[in-house]
Amino acid sequence: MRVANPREHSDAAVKERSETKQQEPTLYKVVLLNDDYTTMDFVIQVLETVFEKSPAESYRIMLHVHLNGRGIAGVYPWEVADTKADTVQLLAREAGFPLKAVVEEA
Ligand code: TYC
Repeated sequence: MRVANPREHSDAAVKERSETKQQEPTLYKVVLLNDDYTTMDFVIQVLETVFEKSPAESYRIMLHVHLNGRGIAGVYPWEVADTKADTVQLLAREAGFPLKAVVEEA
């Protein structure tokens, strides 16, 4: 059988895999907090646009936050999580809602 990518099968490649432990990146949760003033529609819109969730998943997460006080919008590397939390705050302030997102280690 012809090997498409010889690097994957060379001694060097095998050695790299066995000796170099893959470092997992630390992940962070973006947690949405419930409040009494932000509309359900706005939270769903944020989940769809900022967190790229489907309409059904966005509705599910929004309802979870509404009923439980908080809920995970997504899990990302630090820079991504921090930027998404900032974007939530920016969109909420622009729209006049007190919606809050916090970042926590996953
Ligand atoms: N509790 C809000 C309402 O009844 C809806 C809401 C859901 C607000 C989730 C914030 O993160 C939130 N309009």
